[in-house]
Amino acid sequence: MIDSGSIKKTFLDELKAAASLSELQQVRIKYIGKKGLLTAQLKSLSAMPAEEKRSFGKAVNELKGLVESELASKESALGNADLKKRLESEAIDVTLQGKYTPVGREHPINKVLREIEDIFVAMGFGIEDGPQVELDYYNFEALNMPRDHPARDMQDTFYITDDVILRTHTSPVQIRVMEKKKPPMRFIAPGKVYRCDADISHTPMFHQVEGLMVDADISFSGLKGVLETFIHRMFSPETPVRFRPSFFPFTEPSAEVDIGCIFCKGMGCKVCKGTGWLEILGAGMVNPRVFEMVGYNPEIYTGFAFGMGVERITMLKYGIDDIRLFFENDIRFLRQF
Ligand code: 2U9
Repeated sequence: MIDSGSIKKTFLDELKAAASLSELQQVRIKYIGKKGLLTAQLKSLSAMPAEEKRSFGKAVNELKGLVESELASKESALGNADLKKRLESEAIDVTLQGKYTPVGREHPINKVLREIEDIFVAMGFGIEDGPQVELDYYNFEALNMPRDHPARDMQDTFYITDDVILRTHTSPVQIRVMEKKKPPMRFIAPGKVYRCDADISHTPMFHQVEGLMVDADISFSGLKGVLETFIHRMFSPETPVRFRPSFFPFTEPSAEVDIGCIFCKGMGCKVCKGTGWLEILGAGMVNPRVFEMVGYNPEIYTGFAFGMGVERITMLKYGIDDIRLFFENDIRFLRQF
């Protein structure tokens, strides 16, 4: 027979002693679980005589109600305490300073080099490269600059042996490609070149992009169209462009290409030395002698070529006045691009 007073008392003592949700669960199982004390008593009801059943049933049900509501309120109290403990132990101090992680970025020269490549690729040009340590033959001889040619004085060359040098321009790439392939062809040759020279506008290593287009019917007006398109995309569509006659041993006729000064809009300033123009490219029709050197028939094929210094273009684009800044690796300078 149930002694609801003593069950209630032990239950309340055990409830009070339960210090965690799992201990509370043990108490729940003990009293109202499948084989719990109160569950067993409720089950025994069916075997009782009607008279007893009523009063006993009432007492057990009341006790069960109390057990359930006490368990529920303790559960919520323990749950809140648990949550509070977790929140405290997992708290993040959002006022703490973060760890500094330096993030690198593209060098301005590579950034502009990529822009130049994109513009020519969009006009159907491929991209070729070749060795930086080059044979004298490919750097000079095949470009119509034989050993006694005065044009060699124009190049201050790093010699490794009598016949091996650091390339002074990327033109040897074009010779190597022409030796291997037949026209038609159009590609640019970007890369590092070396000249024994160092001042505010020269470094011993710099970057060039040269271009070549060869086919049976390539004309100077094609050259003008390609270079004007390049300049208008690189600078702005309104940039004035002019071609001036010049001389290179590997092109005939040759030209230097100027753009209207982007700093003074052609009015004349320190950068353009008062002329209103800035030189940014050299170009011309490939000298027939160069075609002969690679075994192309100059009676059939014509072509144009051009060359530019990437550092110079970058300096003009960003208003930088000293080329050496590109290679000092001062993070305050490099961060600006
Ligand atoms: C082949 C035939 C012709 C490439 C050319 C220039 C004009 C030129 C300078 C620009 C600034 C060099 O970096 S710089 O100092 N380049 O003016 N380059 S035509 O002509 C070629 C190349 C390869 C087979």
